[in-house]
Amino acid sequence: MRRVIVVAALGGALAVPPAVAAATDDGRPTAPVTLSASPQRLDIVAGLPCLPAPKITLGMANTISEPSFGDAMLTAQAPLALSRGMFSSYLPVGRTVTAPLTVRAPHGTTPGEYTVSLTSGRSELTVPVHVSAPPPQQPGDNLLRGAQANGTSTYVTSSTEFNPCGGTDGDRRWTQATGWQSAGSGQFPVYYTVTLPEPETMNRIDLYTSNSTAAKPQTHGVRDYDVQVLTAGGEWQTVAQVRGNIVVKSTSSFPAVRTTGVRIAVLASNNADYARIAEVEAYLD
Ligand SMILES: [Ca+2]
Repeated sequence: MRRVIVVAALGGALAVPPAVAAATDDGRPTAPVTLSASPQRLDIVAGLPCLPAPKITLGMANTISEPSFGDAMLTAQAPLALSRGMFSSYLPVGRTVTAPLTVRAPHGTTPGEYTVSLTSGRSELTVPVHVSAPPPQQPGDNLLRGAQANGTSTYVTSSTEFNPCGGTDGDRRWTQATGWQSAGSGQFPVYYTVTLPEPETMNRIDLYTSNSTAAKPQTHGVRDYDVQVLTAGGEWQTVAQVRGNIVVKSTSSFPAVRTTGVRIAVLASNNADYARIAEVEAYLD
């Protein structure tokens, strides 16, 4: 069976020819698809895995007058990493189905031009990706901004989804999208760990806890916690202790240390349920 392949880039660069239906040898209706991506090129910064990244909206549409199915494979030029490897969907008539795609460049990626490719049958769309080096740290910068973060547990339900990255995303607001909350009510201690790709020297940690109308620091915030840093020997060393906290921002100062890891060991919250961290920041004063 002869297939008609359509390749088009959304945005009007290529016109879509008149659609022609096709079929596989087993008779299942298929169709050439139109692939699209918006924006049509992406600028990203290497490293900083917990900083919000710009998204590409992928689009797929069939080109015939009856519903069909489409599968698009996604590949990225190394060392870029994609949030998905495939985009598959039922394709109703006359509607473009979309899906989000996040592209990350790991720490150490050589700055330059890279590509992400979408392929469906013989249809192919290439999205150029420009990778920049992260800006060099300046005096007074938060050394944990965008760094990889993990919690021993994270509160996720069908309607509520926190992410460990919320505590290092550079946003001090307390929301599901910009904070981290532990799971397991009353289970302490819980640990919130930030990992740096290169050692940094710091002597102050600022912790911002929940600060919304519904979750005030004095009623829902972290009350007792230890500030720990990773030693060269791989041990967690406590450099500061906070007890009885009732404010949004608590500051811990300590003799300067050079480390690749910061850990907040939360021992208690003011309502004894979960640990809530809106942001953790590290500085060298
Ligand atoms: Ca945050």
